[in-house]
Amino acid sequence: MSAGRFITLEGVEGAGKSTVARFAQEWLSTHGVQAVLTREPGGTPLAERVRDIVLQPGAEAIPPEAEMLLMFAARAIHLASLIRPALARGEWVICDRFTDATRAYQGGGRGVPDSVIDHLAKLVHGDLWPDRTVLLDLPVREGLERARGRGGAADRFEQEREPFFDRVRQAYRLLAEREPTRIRIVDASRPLRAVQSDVAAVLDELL
Ligand code: Z5A
Repeated sequence: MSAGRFITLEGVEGAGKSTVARFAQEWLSTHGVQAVLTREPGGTPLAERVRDIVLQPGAEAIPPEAEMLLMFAARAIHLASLIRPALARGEWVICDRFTDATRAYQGGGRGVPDSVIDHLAKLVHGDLWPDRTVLLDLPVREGLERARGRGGAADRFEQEREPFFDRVRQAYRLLAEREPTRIRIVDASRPLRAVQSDVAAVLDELL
């Protein structure tokens, strides 16, 4: 049995993660690899309930530390019920967001210290990190316009203003600078075909 691979997609809102995740799954399938598609926060029935808590706007504020803990609580469930079992069976896992999102949103965006996030990451997933992370990078305003173009009610993050997302984008870019082998920046402001072609090249390296 060949080893399963763990691939994650990251970026600011509207960067194209869900679109690219579906493309990645199809591309792998045409190359003989079946991959499980999942997302964070969520991915299992229980973790999706945590997602609802953290995304639904409400009268009561969620402090940054609580937001971070909810992300890791959902992640611990997701890892135990879906990600680790799939990888152990030799399956590939494509996940829309993972701990880099916590580093970017709760760290860069909300100001939770990196050391706290890294400590929880170690506790929740030990040495398990994605084999490759595609960071879909584009100017925040473009991403927000794309996301808002889809319509629907704004969740708790979508209610944030541009400076918050600018800090998130900066944090993502710093992470990619620090870990250039794992985290690959793809210019997501280009037409989808060009984005897909770069993503295919990243996947090809893993085959
Ligand atoms: N969050 C967190 O704070 N901490 C954590 O640890 C984790 C998450 C795990 C939910 O994430 C929120 O949770 C998220 C961060 C926080 N909030 N924010 N912001 P989510 O992934 O579910 O929600 P999202 O980031 O808002 O994703 P999204 O809005 O669904 O965007 P997307 O998946 O990146 O984009 P998309 O749906 O694929 O594409 C958006 C539109 O653009 C769509 O109409 C596409 O057809 C179009 N598109 C895509 N690519 C292109 C190109 N290249 N050109 C033109 N148009 C395109």
